[in-house]
Amino acid sequence: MTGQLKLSLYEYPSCPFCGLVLRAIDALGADVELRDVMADSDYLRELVEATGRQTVPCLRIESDTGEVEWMHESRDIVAYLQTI
Ligand SMILES: N[C@@H](CCC(=O)N[C@@H](CS)C(=O)NCC(=O)O)C(=O)O
Repeated sequence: MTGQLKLSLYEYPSCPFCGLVLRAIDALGADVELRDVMADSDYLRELVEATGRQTVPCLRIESDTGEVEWMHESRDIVAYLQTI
């Protein structure tokens, strides 16, 4: 199913909630592009424009039809990744 989805995680390395998601990504071997909002201001701008918040982690989920969903909350993101 991940082949039909493009997953991107907006995060930064020293954020503990991001660490929780990053560990889950590693454990699951999930295919998720990491978008460090501290290292790249374009990513931070995208996040704020799309969600109205700069809170990380946030998972951007793009379907094969181009539909985009944004998911906040580390525990929700981990639970979601475990289902795909
Ligand atoms: N309950 C959230 C907490 C996320 C959170 O507090 N993230 C911090 C960084 S560690 C943050 O982005 N703070 C800035 C903000 O919320 O604007 C989760 O579990 O994902």
